[in-house]
Amino acid sequence: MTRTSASVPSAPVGVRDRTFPSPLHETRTASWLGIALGVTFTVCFLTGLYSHYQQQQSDALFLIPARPAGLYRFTQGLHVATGIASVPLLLAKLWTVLPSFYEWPPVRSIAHAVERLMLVPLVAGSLFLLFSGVGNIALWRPWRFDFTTGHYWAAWITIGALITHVGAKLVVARDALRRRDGDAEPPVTTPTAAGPGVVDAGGLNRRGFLGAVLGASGLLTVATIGQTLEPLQDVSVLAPRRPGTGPQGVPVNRTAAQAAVIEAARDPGYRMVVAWPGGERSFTYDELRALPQNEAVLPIACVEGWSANGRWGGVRLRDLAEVVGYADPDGAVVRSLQPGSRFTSSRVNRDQLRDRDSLLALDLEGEPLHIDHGYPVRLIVPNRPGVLQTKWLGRLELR
Ligand SMILES: Nc1nc2c(c(=O)[nH]1)N[C@H]1C(S)=C(S)[C@@H](COP(=O)(O)O)O[C@H]1N2
Ligand SMILES: [Mo]
Repeated sequence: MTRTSASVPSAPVGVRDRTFPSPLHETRTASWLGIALGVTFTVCFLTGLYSHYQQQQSDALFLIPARPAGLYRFTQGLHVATGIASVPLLLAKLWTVLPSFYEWPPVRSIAHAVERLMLVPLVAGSLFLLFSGVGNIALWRPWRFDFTTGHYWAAWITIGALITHVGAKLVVARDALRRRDGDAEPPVTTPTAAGPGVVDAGGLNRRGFLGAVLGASGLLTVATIGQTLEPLQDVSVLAPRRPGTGPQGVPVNRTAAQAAVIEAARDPGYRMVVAWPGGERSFTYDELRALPQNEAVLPIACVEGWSANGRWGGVRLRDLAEVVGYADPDGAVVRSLQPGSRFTSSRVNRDQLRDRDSLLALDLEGEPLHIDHGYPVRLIVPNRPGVLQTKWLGRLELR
């Protein structure tokens, strides 16, 4: 196959004079990669918004339901998986359109200038999101900003730029995809830079290249998705955490030692304080054990994309509310014995509070909680990010 290079005879020397001999710098390859990225970015964005809303613990838009119990596990697994799958797609896309960054003249019209300017937030935002996301799940966090805030705002900027970009490229992409296979394909720098020339890259053709990129994307996904899909945990060699590992078969996010709660958690004078408007009552560990006990199989679904099911045992939140005589609370706040940090308290909404599986858990897999899983008492509620399943509880406030 013969193909033109992207050099412009009249362009001044310098970076603009670079040539791009591969025939794969063409619009059709770019369009297919764009479609694939459009799908993964959209799914990643929507699941990310849902995760952010969960972590805000706000009822402003809607009350987060307790059911389906595994919904957050599913959406967050999808969020991390589509983010990981996007990495090879994005790198391939950037490589494919590389010549267009050297386009000459750099600006042809105001519309063209706007279109090119939008590439800055699009490219920078995409790279930032994918690399900060992957860094975060790998527990490699060399940055100083708050990950959640940075990742959230970068997502809006990137999606805004992406929508503009799709709008600007729609016609070019549609034409490229309509052309029949085998037809000559303009390089990505068309119309200004396409001049006659003969280059045989001698490498992959478009189908082979796209296949290789999709294959890399699929392989990376399979190599990591076992952190939440238990049947795949043995082949997921790159999974940062595995469902079956850790004390009582569940991975640990932060140990009791890291949280500096060992002493408070093992204190023989431990009391669980239940407070409500107008009163409070404290329970010893044995008194909690003497209340009606229930079991629930629920996952810890960490925002970092790993998840693991556990069989939890303990006291229903709604039963406890009834025991203290405040039977119909509107919600609750739990507080940890752990000092400081924003993971030390969380809210439970009305729907979650009434769910039969929402527990003050004392047991995991039929044994008292391991101290790293929150002994003496932790919260476990259906359809909730792990970060809100507060461990080492000292206080429950009914509202
Ligand atoms: N008090 C307290 N509770 C906490 C945390 C914490 O750091 N401190 N980490 C949370 C996070 S991010 C997760 S994913 C789960 C993990 O629970 P596990 O360690 O029992 O698996 O606990 C949550 N509860
Ligand atoms: Mo987490």
